[in-house]
Amino acid sequence: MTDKKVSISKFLSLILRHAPDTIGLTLDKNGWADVATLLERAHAHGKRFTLEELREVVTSNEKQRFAFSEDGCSIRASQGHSLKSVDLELAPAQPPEILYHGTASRFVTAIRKEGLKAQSRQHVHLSEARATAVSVGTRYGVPVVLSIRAVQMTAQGHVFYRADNGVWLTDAVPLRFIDFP
Ligand code: HQG
Repeated sequence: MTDKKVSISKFLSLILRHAPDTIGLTLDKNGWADVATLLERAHAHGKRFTLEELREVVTSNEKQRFAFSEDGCSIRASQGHSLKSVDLELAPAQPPEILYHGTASRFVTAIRKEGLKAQSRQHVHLSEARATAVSVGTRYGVPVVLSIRAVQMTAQGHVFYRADNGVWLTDAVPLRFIDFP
């Protein structure tokens, strides 16, 4: 991605996941923003990009972080929200036996005490690929990959969701389902 595309992507993450108020934008209850209003509000706050550039960022995004509605008039983040008011209306899904969570070594002592918590986001984020968890953990320091016994969790009543971009989500992971390296 070019520098401009990276900057638009970071801006969209901020606005569509965490703080639409920053530019006076309102998301509907399912997290959708009107595309024309987003462009107009962004411009009014000094962030200039065209509809073409927005489309390019959405389609070329390596993690498919954002999605357009079927009619193309609305856009939302596929996961990662801290806004408690957004309900993505994801259907519960059956996960694979094991899912991975990437974290940093400095968080392991706390996780060993209380399991995985969603922290500022709505959910704990998990991946099918171990390699994805390594890069997620690297964002915060020396990565540590935890293995989560996902099927065992569902058997004990925990619910999993799969976001449109393939990220697995669950409310929390109690310690007894986590295997440490
Ligand atoms: C840790 C990125 C102490 C947790 C990624 C993580 C992901 C605890 C951090 C998505 C804990 C929260 C989400 C506990 C969890 N004590 N630390 N009990 N429980 N933690 O950023 O999973 O690029 O909210 O291990 O790719 O790192 O933004 O979650 O290290 O998919 O699209 O607390 O964000 O996607 O950090 O990342 P985050 P995450 P994007």
